[in-house]
Amino acid sequence: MSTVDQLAVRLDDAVTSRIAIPSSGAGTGLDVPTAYRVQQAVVDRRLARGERAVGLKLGLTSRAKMTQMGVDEVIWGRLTDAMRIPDGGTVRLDDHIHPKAEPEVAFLVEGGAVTAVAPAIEVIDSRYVDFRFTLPEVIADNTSASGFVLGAWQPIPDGIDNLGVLLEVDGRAVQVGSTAAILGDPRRALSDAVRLADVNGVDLADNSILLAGAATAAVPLRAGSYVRVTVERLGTASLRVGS
Ligand code: OOG
Ligand code: MG
Repeated sequence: MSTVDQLAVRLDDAVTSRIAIPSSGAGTGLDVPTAYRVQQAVVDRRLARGERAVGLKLGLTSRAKMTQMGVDEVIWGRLTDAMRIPDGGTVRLDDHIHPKAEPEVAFLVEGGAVTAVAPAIEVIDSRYVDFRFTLPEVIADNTSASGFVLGAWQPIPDGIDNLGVLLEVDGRAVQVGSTAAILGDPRRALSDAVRLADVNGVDLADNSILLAGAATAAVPLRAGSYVRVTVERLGTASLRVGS
């Protein structure tokens, strides 16, 4: 088995066993192009189990996230239908390693055009111990993708580049930010995604949901909590955390 496939199997096993793998060793000698090949192999394993590709996500598009994770380059990963959590639905801690939630906006790309935007929550769950990784390692791990909640789709409002973003846990504001934190304008995530998809031969027409990247740092999920994201003029997305 190639090194790419070996790491893909280890990362995929960590998803299914909920046992994290150490960062050191996992990514030794991994460069960015090889890391994306590992990511492809990780996602191919999900597709082989019957999951369907439904979109792309960008990560580390905000300064807050780059600082939180100690990695300072925009990265991208893939979303499948199995990652979708209904709005207001429940996420079980037992199905994860150490999940965190972060506030995002999602775009709907249909036939190459962007038709709508929605408030969103991304649930990330690094397959590495303590959420510690290098840039190639997090790329290989499908950029920590685990789940996502979409609020209602809306027409793209004026001022999309500076809308207030709020992440509440049990009614208490824990992260406050602005869509301006996402590459200065979340629409830039779109142009980046279109370029990345093109360079990497990913068909965005079949990959219609795009998570633009968190506007604030992520917060760990705790059993029993209710998490709600509000994006000004777009509305809310929420989830409950079960044990
Ligand atoms: C990597 C994923 C980052 C975002 O929105 O910035 C990401 C991580 O923080 O584990 O999804
Ligand atoms: Mg994210």
